[in-house]
Amino acid sequence: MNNKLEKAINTQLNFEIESAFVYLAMKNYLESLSLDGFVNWFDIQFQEEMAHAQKFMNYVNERGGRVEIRGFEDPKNNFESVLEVLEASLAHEKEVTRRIHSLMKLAYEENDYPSIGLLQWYVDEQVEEEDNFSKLIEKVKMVKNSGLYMLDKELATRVFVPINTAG
Ligand code: OFO
Repeated sequence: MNNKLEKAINTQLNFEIESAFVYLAMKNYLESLSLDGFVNWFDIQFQEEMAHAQKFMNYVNERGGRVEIRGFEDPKNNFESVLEVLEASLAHEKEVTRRIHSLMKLAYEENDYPSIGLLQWYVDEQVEEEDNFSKLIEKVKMVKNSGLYMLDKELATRVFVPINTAG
């Protein structure tokens, strides 16, 4: 596969794994508050990020490239509030979106049509990711402490929907 794309997708798939660990740390902070619904929601977020990484890995392998797994810095483990967790999540997703868009730009520059096809899935996914966190932030701001319990119940119903990771 195209060398530049192979390198850039490797960077991104490692960032997806890093994202998974960002959410895993948040999930465990929420465990410390005994907010079971938020814990469930963030556990699914963790699983989704690993699936995003897997989809990229499958694609690189399918195209005869080489996947390289790298390390990363410790994620943030301590927060002041649920709202801080959600605001950090939205900021993180905006950074992911920025990176996906620059990958897409590279794919166009290199006329790498299969990568453009793959990346469109991630472009669409990021719209949903940012929307999920934006809405959650608004809901948390709306509800007072008494309402947090109700929202927690709602979040507990989220289920993981496997994506097609075939690349
Ligand atoms: Fe992989 O989309 Fe969130 O980070």
